[in-house]
Amino acid sequence: MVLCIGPESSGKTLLLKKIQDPNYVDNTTTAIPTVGTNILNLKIEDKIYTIREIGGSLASIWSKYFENVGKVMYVIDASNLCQISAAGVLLYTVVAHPLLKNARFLIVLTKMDSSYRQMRNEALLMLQMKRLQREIQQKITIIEASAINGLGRNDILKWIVES
Ligand SMILES: Nc1nc2c(ncn2[C@@H]2O[C@H](COP(=O)(O)OP(=O)(O)O)[C@@H](O)[C@H]2O)c(=O)[nH]1
Ligand SMILES: [Mg+2]
Repeated sequence: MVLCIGPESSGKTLLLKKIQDPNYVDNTTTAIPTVGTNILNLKIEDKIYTIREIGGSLASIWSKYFENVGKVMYVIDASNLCQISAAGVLLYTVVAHPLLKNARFLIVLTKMDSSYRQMRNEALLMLQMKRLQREIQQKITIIEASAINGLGRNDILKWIVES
């Protein structure tokens, strides 16, 4: 099971839709934040991968879903300067959770199509990624993405498939 988490409105739902269907174009005028969880089944080369998205408003109870999670996809809005540091603090608590000590982590810096995006290095600095990687033993992969133009889609699929 892959868990997809991250702050509210960081772009999880749209990204997952884009991953499921590369031709997906979002026509909704109002985004409805995910309340509760969304389950998505991805078929990649005849294998089914289950992804569970949990809304950012449920951050306090994310850990209820950590059982049997092998991979965590942590989605951060790279265009939202105010959110990045807070997202990093939240990420620390997730990575430190005992149930996830053997999990693989993917940090998705999304909305990279936005002109307000933070450059990768600045975002990683704000997330204190160097320090985090020093302190933990889990493997962290970082991918830049966009649900609008499909950037990062192939790399994310590869990460989901690789064991
Ligand atoms: N420019 C841009 N906007 C995005 C992107 N992904 C999501 N959004 C917008 O960000 C808002 C929140 O997206 P959503 O997927 O619902 O976030 P969630 O709460 O993490 O599931 C919506 O208004 C989306 O249209 C992206 O890659 N680029
Ligand atoms: Mg959502």
